[in-house]
Amino acid sequence: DGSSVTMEVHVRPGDAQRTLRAEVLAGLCGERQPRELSPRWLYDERGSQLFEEITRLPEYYPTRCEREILLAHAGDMARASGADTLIELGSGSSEKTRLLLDALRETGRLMRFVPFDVSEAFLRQSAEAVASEYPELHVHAVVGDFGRHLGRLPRGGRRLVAFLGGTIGNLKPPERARFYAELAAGLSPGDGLLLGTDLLKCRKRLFAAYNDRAGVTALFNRNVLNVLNRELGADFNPEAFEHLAPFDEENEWVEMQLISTRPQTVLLRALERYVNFAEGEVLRTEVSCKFRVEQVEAELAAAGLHLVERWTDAAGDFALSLARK
Ligand code: AVJ
Repeated sequence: DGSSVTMEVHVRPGDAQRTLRAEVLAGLCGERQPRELSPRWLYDERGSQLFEEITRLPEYYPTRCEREILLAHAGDMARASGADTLIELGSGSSEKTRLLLDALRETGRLMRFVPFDVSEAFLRQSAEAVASEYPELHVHAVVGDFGRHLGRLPRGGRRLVAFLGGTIGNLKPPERARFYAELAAGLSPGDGLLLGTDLLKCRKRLFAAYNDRAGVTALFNRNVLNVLNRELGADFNPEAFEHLAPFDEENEWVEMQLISTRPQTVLLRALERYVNFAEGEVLRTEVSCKFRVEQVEAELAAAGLHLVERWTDAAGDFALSLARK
């Protein structure tokens, strides 16, 4: 419609199918314990809607905390970054994006916005919306998987990469180190990273945030079984799995689990396999790491990303760290 959106595609729908099959073969059908799926399969259309609902739950604080920090400090972040290009990884809530874009525009430097996401349809929609609201902005959308295509971030200008929402917590320590290293390798001196991390806090609040009273997180978690039914012709009965999200003290992460309520056999038609679950057997669907601020700083520094400034909400529940190569 005449808007100035350009698009670059590194992931096609068929890729997701192949990745899902490989992951299910290794994580569900293999001998590995616990059984595990990566959290990306939680976010089909229904799952994304349920996640939006989660962000409005009284118990789920991270989204509100991050918004509070951005409302108070987006201007400081924009000035400290000196960026003319905003790259947003896992381009999520449009509201946070706009707070950053507005602040960057205020500095008078903003030229380009690069939303980066796995879902082409979603990305096209949000890119068009931003382009129409910021007519002077060049919007270049990149469809990619940040596990594989970090090396493909567009070059040039002074770039600020925003990775918000605490999604970095989905990566376990070794994957996280790889992520920081790959990201840093693609940045030039002066480029920055704005990273949102959920912080360690009292276990009761962590538990409540991932085991909400209304049961929305349970629906979100069980929905991944519907995804497997649809995409792999599986015959999971979501009712036969219970949601639980305990805090793992050793790893300092909350993990979402689906626990088989009885012995059962599930057919994965597309893989020509059966999977048995014992009563009480756990399928892990997500880890959500909780951090100490010094730990975030040290992990970034290990990748050559040096902390410039860090902001937290008043309660100290969530942090946004700005680091520079
Ligand atoms: C989108 C990964 C930040 O870990 O808190 C919310 C996902 N899982 N409730 C998080 C999630 C269960 C969320 N992130």
